[in-house]
Amino acid sequence: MMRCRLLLHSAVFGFGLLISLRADIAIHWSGPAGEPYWTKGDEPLGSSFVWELGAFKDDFQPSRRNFDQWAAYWVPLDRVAHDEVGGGFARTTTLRENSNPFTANGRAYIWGYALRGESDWVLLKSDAWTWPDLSDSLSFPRFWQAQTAQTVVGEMDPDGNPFFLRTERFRADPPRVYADDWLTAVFSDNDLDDPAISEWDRDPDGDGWTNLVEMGLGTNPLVSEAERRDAVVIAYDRVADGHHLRVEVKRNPMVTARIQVAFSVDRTNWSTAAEEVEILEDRADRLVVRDRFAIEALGKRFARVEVVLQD
Ligand SMILES: [Ca+2]
Repeated sequence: MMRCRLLLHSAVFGFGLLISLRADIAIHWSGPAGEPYWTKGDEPLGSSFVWELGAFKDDFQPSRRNFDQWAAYWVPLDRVAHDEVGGGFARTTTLRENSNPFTANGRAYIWGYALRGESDWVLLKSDAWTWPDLSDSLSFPRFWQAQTAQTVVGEMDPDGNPFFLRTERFRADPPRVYADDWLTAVFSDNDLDDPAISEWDRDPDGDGWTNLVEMGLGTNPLVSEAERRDAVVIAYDRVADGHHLRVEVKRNPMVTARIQVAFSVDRTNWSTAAEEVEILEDRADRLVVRDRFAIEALGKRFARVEVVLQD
C-alpha cells in the first residue's frame, strides 16, 4: 500500500515536469534562401527590409482594403532583417505565453516591410500557421515556411522565376520600429561603426539634441533643422491659481521609445509623477502635459522632455 502511494506521487511529479518543459514552443519561420525577392520596382530587397512574425490583435482581419489600419493592430513576436547577400530569412523564436494576440489556434502572419523609402510590403498567411496551445502538453514545434503560404499582399511565384516574392507598394506607415532599426535606417554603415556618431548620447549635427532625443521626437539626427522648433513647445496655461507650464511634444509614432515630461524647481530633482504632471493629451504622435503647480506658488519651474528606450 505504501509503495503504491509513492509511485503515484512520482507519476504526478513527472507529469508536472513534462508540462513545464513543454510550456515554451519553438517556432522556426523562414523564407527560402537563394531566391529572388523584389520590390514593386523590381529591385532586390536590401537589408533595410525586415520580416516580422506576429499577429493582429482584436481579431482584426487584414485585407487590401484596410491596409492603413494594419499597423495599429499588429503585434510582432519576432523580427529579422532580410538577408540581402544570401536572400531570404530564417529565424527560430519561442512562444512563451498564449497572450493576446498569440492565443491558442489564433492565426499567425509574416509581414515584410521596408524600413525606409517607399512602403513596400508583403503579408503572408497560411491556414497551417496557428499559434500552439501552450497548455497542451502535446504541442509541437512549428515550422512555418514562406513557400507554403499565400500572400495577402505581394506576389509569390513558387517556381522563383523571375521572382519568388515581389512586394506591393502602399501609402501607409509601416509598424512601429525598434530603436536599433531606427539607427539602421538613419545612419550609414560607416556611421554605425563609429560610436562618436551613432551612440545614443551623441549629437552629430551639433544641435544640442542627442540621437536618443532625435529618435523620440522624430527629427533628423544628421541635419539641424528649423522644423524642430515646433517639436517641443512650452507655453503657459492660466488656471485659477496662476500660470501653469504646458509642454507640447511631437512624438515619433514609428518608434517604441517612451516619451515623458518631467518638472523641477531646482533642475536637480525631476518628477514625472501624476501629482505634478497632468497629462492633457496622449497620442502616438503627440504628448501634451501641464504642470499641476502654478509658477506663482513655486517661484520658478523647469521642464524637460525625457526619451526612454524600450524593448
Ligand atoms: Ca542632434
